Amino acid sequence: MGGVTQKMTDTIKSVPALAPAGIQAVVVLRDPNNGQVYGQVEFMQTDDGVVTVSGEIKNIPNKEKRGFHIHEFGDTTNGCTSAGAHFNPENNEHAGPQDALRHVGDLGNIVGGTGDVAKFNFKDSVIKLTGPHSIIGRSVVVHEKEDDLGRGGNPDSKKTGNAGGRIACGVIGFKKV
Ligand SMILES: [Cu+2]
Ligand SMILES: [Zn+2]
Repeated sequence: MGGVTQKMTDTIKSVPALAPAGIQAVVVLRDPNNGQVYGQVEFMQTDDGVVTVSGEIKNIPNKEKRGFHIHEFGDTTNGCTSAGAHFNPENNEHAGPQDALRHVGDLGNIVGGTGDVAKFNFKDSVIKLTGPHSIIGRSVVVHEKEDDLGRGGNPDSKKTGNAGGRIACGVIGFKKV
């Protein structure tokens, strides 16, 4: 043994200026076609990599489900259409949020409650606010119909969940905390 001892300071990593823990994002949803669906959704990533998704979306009829996804582009120049397809960096088939293989953007459905407001608070460990699965700069889209989570029995079910048209969308950005 013996020899040169490494100085302690060489092994200490500097703390990043923007710690990945506790990072937060927000999106304001609206219907570019002057529809009635609007609201906001917040995302918070904790240091275990789990993202809490919470929000309130107005004019979702009580007990009805509406497809709710992250789409690949933060582009609403042609309304919600230009948000592109479901965010799918792993090139999987469409599925539900609990499925092992899914689009990263597959967050399933939101459900209307009393007063026709969809309120929700759930956790997802596939979407991220950092790294290759980051949803920052992409879009949230709410659809006119329920997402069948890939179980609809036709080819479109494995691509879009047969959720139909897009009734509200918005671009996800960093939230001031
Ligand atoms: Cu969608
Ligand atoms: Zn999908």
